[in-house]
Formats: sequence, C-alpha cells, structure tokens
Amino acid sequence: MKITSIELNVIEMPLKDPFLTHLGAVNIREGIIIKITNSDGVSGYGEGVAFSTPWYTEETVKTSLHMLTDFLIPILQKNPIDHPSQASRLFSSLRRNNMAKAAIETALWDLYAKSHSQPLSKTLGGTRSAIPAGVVVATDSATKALAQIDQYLQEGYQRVKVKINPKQDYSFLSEIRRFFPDLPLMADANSAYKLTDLERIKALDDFNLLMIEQPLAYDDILEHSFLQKEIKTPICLDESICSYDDALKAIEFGCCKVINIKVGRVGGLYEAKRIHDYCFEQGVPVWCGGMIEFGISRAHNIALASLPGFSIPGDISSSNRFWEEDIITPEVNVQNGLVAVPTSPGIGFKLNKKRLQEVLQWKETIVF
Ligand code: OSB
Ligand code: MG
Repeated sequence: MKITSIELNVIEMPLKDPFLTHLGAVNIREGIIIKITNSDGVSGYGEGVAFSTPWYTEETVKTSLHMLTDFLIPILQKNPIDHPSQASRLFSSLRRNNMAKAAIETALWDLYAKSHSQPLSKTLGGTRSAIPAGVVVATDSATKALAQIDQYLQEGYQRVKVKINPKQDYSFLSEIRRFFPDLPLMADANSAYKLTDLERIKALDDFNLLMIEQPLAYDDILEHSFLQKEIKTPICLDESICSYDDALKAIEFGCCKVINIKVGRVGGLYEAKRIHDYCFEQGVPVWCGGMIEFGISRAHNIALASLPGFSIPGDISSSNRFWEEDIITPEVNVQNGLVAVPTSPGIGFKLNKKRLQEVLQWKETIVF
C-alpha cells in the first residue's frame, strides 16, 4: 500500500433532535473524515468517531487529532504496510486511543478493498447482502419516545433501543410496553446504575427486553458477572469491551450474553472482526453499535455487520435518522427494515464533496 497523502477533515453538523442520555445531550456532532490516497490515485475513507467531549470514552476530537498527526501518521510514514490487518499491530506501540486508531485503520481497509476492486464487506468475509436495521430513541419523556417509536416503526425499523436510567426506567418502559407489547425492544443504561440498584434492575425483567446494555460502570467486568446471575434479561456490554481480550474475559466470566461491537471503541475493523470471530465460535450473538456517526462510519459499519455472527439488528439506521443531509452519496437508507450491503468496491458510498465543504471546520494534508 504505497500511501502518498493523508487528508484530515474536521467537520461539524447539528443533529435534527438532541440526543439525550443521563450523561448529557449531544446537539452538535463534530467528527474527523480521513482520506488516504495511494500512488495509483485511489483514495480510502475513514471516520474518527470521538465526540467533542469525553463523555462516552476518554477520547475527544482534539485528542484524536493529536494522536493522528503526532503519532499514528508518523508511524505509518516510517513503516509501510501491505495489508490493513498489519496496522493494528503497528499501532499497538501506542496505548489505547482506539477511536483515533480506527479512524485511520478503517481508511486503510477501504483503500485496500478499492485497489483490489472488491466490496469491503467481501474483503472482511461478509456473507449478508442486507442488514436488519435498528434505531435508538434517546429522549427524556415517554410521550416523545412513543411518538418516535411510532414513526420509526412506520419507517420499517426492526428493533428499537431506548435510553434508561434510575429516573427513567420502570414506568417509562411500562408506558412503551402498553402501546407496543410485542416490539423487539432493548434498553441502554450507559452505566447509569450501581450494583446497589439490583432490585431496580431486576424489576426490568418484567418487560421482556431483548437485552439491557451496559447497566453498570463503563470499565467494569466483575460486577456485571454478579448482576447477570441475578437477572433474567441478557446483559449486553458496550463501554466495557475495548479489545478482543476484554471480550474474552467478559464471556469467560459470564458478564454478558451479548456484545455490542463498535469499530471505533475497539480500535478498528481488524479487532472488531477478531471479536466477532471469537463470539461466533462461542455462540455469543453480536450486533453493530452506533456512534451518531456520519456516512463514512455508517458505511464501515454496514460492511462489518455483513459478517455472519451479526445476528441481531444493530444501531444501523438511515442517514436521515440524525442528519438533514449526510456527507455521502447515496445516503444510507433503510428499506423494508433492511440496509442493502453495497456491491461496488470499498465502502461502496462516495463522499459528497459539496456537503463536506459546507460542514468543514478545519483541514490538513500530510504528504508522504
Ligand atoms: O451507548 O450505544 C451507545 C451513541 C453515542 C454514544 C454511545 C451510544 C450511542 C447510541 C447509538 O446509543 C446511537 C446511534 O448511532 O444509532
Ligand atoms: Mg451503548
């Protein structure tokens, strides 16, 4: 892979509606769009999914840019690679900073797939031609949640996830179940509970949830294993799983029955695939998580979710779930509850250059 330049673009776009969790609101999304070009003039794209502030993980847009410009790009300049699967070992000399690593690693995968005239899903070993779509409702009132769920079901989504916390759980979910008794429903707590809330969490077994996502601390493994023994609802881990080793421990110690794989959180597609392969072997279902992302990351998620172990609808939604206009063309579009896996080379979506220019805040090009 003879890289000639890497372009970093910082963009910013308002969400159509505020995205509310107990940790705060996301109203405006900043992100990093990376373009890596090779000596044949082929370009691959990646997206940095860290937020402006470190509310979900410790990374931010600024820490990602620091890692990229001062460490990750120089490592690539000094150590040419011939396959994207070599990037994660190269980057392992740098501790954590998984979203920064994934931003560049995913661009390398797109570039590799494109230069081999292959859809990225095939390069990764994907088998599905369409992905079942799920959507997240992140609001602070049952009335708004009911209206949004109604709308999303009309749009064809196959599964709904709602955000919960100790101030918005039992009665909130009762209200949803009253109107949607059979809806495939799950709840994401983003670490809003402690083990001392055991009775509160146990009570949620009443709602036939597909799973409860990350109820306890963001960095916990141990306490989730106690909790899983006490509740019927399967636990799904999100924040706690930042690597293959984390997934191994979580499954081995019975901390969860499902894993949410996010490419950014685990440092790239190679690590995401390793986690997938292990879970598939162990019979642990996985699904692809979302990061309120722009189209480039959405496209990478679609390629990843075409792997056979992604047996549960993930947080893979249409571009228009969050954006008035996305930065890719065509946009991601849910049809009959499914997102089609592209068959053209690489991620299979083109950058919408006009839209990128409109939302561009800052740009730097590093020439190799
Ligand atoms: O906890 O899954 C999460 C979005 C940003 C940060 C964390 C999470 C989320 C979501 C997914 O819930 C939203 C989406 O992109 O569909
Ligand atoms: Mg989550």
